[in-house]
Amino acid sequence: MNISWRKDTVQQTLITRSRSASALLSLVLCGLVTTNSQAEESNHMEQKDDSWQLVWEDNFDGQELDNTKWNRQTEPAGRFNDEWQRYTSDTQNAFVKDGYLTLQANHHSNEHGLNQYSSARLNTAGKGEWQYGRIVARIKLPKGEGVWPAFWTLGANIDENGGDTPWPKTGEIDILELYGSKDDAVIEGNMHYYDNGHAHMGAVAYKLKDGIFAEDFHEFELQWGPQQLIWKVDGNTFHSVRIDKPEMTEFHHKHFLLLNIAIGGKWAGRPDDTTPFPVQMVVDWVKVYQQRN
Ligand SMILES: [Ca+2]
Repeated sequence: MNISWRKDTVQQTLITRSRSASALLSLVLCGLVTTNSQAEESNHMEQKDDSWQLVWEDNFDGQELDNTKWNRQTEPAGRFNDEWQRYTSDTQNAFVKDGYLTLQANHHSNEHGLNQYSSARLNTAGKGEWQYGRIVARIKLPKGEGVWPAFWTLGANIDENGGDTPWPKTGEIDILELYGSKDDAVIEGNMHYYDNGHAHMGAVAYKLKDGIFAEDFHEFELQWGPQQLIWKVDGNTFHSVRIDKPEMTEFHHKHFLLLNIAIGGKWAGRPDDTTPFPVQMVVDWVKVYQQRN
């Protein structure tokens, strides 16, 4: 994967991502790097703005994953982007305990390559779908070579989850992606849609001032309104983009949420013996707010 990352500059060569089978991905765009200017940690999100109303949440306080809210998507290795993990419905790959949801990618052999790992890809298709809102999650991310966790959305009409529309005409919003092969202190936001072919905004990166994302929980937020998308980490806005354009109908219908850990493949780099398997993505909560009428 030909990602080059130049630390401490605003130049980032960046590759798009298709989580779907479509593989027309060779765009190279520039992104902006935003450094967290405030070291303060925001461990709980309290909204002073009461125009937002909580419409959905999962705090993972039960004994197991709530299947009225989440689907365990099972897919063979290589299904997306030549990724090396298989996605299972096994509780060893996604489980709820002590108030947290943990997604865990396991390495099952002494080799590295296709189908040597199991992982989880959870989604809310058919169970939690929204058009516009504030989507926030508190997550401690994994780190390491070949590790690619994400918190993101897909248009609810996507064919892989029972709809009739292929990616990217569904739209996709990447609230966070972390490429462990690039920089464990950086997450990226992005969006994908269709405009005479696959189009995307170009990933925009947010870099922690101190430490890496695997060391603590952080809040990852998308504010999605009719005019624009806004990305935040720990309450700090690091990017916004307008979506009130005729080629962006993909962002004006319902989307569902996804959480996953991809391993290896076309975009995630290559796991190796330095990758600290099993790797975990620990989620304290996920909340969705919408504007009061
Ligand atoms: Ca919790």
